[in-house]
Amino acid sequence: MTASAPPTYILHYFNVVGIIEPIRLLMLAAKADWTEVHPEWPQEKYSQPFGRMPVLIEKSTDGSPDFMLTESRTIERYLARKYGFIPTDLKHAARQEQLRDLQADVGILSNEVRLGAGDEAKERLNYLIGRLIEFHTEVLRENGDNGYFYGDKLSYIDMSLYGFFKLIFAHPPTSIPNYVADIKSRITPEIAKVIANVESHPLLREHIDSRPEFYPLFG
Ligand SMILES: N[C@@H](CCC(=O)N[C@@H](CS)C(=O)NCC(=O)O)C(=O)O
Repeated sequence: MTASAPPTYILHYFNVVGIIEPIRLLMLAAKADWTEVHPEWPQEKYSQPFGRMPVLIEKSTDGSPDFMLTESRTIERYLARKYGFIPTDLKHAARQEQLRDLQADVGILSNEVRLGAGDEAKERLNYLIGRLIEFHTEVLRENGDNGYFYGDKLSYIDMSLYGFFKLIFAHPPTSIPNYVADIKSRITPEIAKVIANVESHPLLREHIDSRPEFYPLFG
């Protein structure tokens, strides 16, 4: 392999939607050369850097050691920057990261409720999902309501929002009746356009069609 060869990646995770859908979508949109590996768990837990996944391994192209990263959002941002899916303007980039961190907080809270957190957590979750939808919708309106958060093409936050909804729909808290249907009914037309753009994207569609149990989000 020459020093200028494009990198190849190995992504370690469980064979579920989980928290890495934005990483999968970024890899596909970047046309990266990547493979997903599903280690045996817990047998291979302590061979991961922090005993958790995802782990991204970027194979070295120049004889230096492979580059290994953990923490899903760090991996996302590394890929988004590397492949031009996050604005170069610092304020716009920070805005995307802000929205993404809000999504992640709500995803974590949704999982805590799924694992048994009680009424107070359910109320917080309900409130935060409402604010998340409103907040994302405002940004989409500011960008002209064209189904993209920034400019007129796919960027990091479009893919992460899709991954966020997929995560909470794929692993819903069963203690909240009609959780998925309720959130779907609250999704605004502005957000629905983003979802449609992601689902119809030529580089993402095959992946989306390959997991009919999870996709499409609104089919
Ligand atoms: N903050 C971390 C969380 C990583 C995490 O909790 N990973 C879970 C799967 S979603 C895991 O590896 N669980 C198995 C374990 O802890 O043994 C990230 O965003 O990557």
